[in-house]
Amino acid sequence: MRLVTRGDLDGLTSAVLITLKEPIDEIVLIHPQDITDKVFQVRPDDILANVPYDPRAGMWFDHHLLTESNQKPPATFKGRHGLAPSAARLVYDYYMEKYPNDPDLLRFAKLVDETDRLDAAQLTPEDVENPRDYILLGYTIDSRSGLGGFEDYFVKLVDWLKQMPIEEVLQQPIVRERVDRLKAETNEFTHLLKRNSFQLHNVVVTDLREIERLPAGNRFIIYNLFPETNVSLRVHWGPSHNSVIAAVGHSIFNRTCKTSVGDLMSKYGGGGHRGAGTCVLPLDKAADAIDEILFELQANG
Ligand SMILES: [Mn+2]
Repeated sequence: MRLVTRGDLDGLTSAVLITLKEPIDEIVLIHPQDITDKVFQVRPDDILANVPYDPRAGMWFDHHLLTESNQKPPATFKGRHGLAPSAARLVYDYYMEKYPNDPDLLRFAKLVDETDRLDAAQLTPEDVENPRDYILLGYTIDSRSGLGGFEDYFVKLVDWLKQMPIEEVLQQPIVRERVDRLKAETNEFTHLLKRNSFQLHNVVVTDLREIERLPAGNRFIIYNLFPETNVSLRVHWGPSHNSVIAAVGHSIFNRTCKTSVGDLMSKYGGGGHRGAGTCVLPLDKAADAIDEILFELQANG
């Protein structure tokens, strides 16, 4: 049985919980767009977590908005979908109902709480400037931190989180290496972010297409730099410069943005939550789409 998820803390925590309760022999990390575009071959014994619905899957857990870009699940499917801070929370609740007070699950209560906080961006300035424990670990497996591919890393973390306390996980050499790099490159990252960003009314726009290699740094720093804005639009190249990726997120400190980002992104074939989402734009449509997105973000306030 395969577990198919995305490579972030929410996917990781979902994987820790699901591998406790299901006979998973392989973990596959994908981009959610691979389901939307049907490029990933889903099998009947797959469990999907933290990615969109696919009718071929045996089981599905997700907390993203159901948008026009993706197929709708029938009323009865195995698993759980709902509004929750993280997919891991839905997985946790599902198995806690199935196995009440199960000590194997209960010992991950704190991991699930912290996953909720990071995935829903319920963070303090301290979590952004000086992150610790699970939040810090979360930045090391966020592709948006710029630390590169990590299928092996992800699978090792699933095992370590089951075997040792978080302090010890953070002491593992390959985890330390990522944490050290994140700390070392954050200043340069912040500098580049400042240089390539500008404010348009309530929106901070960051265009990273001129940057060859972005240093590592976490995606929330932008909201510390532009406290007057309530939403960010980040534009960067897709793989091999064959597409343009637009990522939109509500400010995590100035929570007044009225746009439902997931719905806006779905107009361009992407998706997400009310507060954050992405879309992958073909080269010939990117400029117009970005203008339209910017217009809507400003018009909504
Ligand atoms: Mn999630």
